[in-house]
Amino acid sequence: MRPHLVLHGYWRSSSAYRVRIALELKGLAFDHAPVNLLEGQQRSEEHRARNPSAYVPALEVDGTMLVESMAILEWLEEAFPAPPLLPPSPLARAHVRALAEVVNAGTQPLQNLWVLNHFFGSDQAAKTAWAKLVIARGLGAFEELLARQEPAGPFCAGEAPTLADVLLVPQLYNARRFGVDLTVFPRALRADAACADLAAFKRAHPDAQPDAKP
Ligand SMILES: N[C@@H](CCC(=O)N[C@@H](CS)C(=O)NCC(=O)O)C(=O)O
Repeated sequence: MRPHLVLHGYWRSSSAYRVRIALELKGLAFDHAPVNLLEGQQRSEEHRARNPSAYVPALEVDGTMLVESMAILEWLEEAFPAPPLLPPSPLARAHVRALAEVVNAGTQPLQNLWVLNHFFGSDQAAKTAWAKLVIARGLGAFEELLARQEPAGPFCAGEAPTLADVLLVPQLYNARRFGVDLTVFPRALRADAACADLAAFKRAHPDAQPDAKP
């Protein structure tokens, strides 16, 4: 039987966006429980009880709370193997996981909301300059890894989306918000365009979420 899934997220959170993409790709229905990051709801006692890091996403699975988007994605892959988000061979899986970690560990943590607010306060220009720098650096590494192992298809690792695409698309969404020049990342843009054509990615897009603001 399929579990009852509740995603505690925020429309513009790139980490929640990753989880939405994977849920949609795997055809899993879920309820939305918005946590408004701009109002600081992630720091409320109620949300800290869900996730002690005061972050979204948190995914409730029949009452059990899962946190950390990579752990959630790995759980989804193990519990619902079809369609697969990792390639079959161990070496190809390591490549996909490396691409995912360039975003998850090497890029997004440096530009998340509390980090920007802590270091730059209300200095919007400084926040934007820093975010542009770390995102461009991360996407540069991502692009080089793609060049090193040219995919045999439009997605990051071939003919179908994998965890690399699931992490890339939300990071590109952030990159566009900060005005990063993406023309220097043609391989990443190609994968992004292939993903944009898929219904699952369309449904997971921030603008399509119930808590999206115009
Ligand atoms: N490593 C965490 C990162 C989660 C994260 O950074 N979430 C951001 C939104 S994308 C957040 O909730 N930020 C709240 C804040 O910075 O106050 C994960 O992958 O789940």
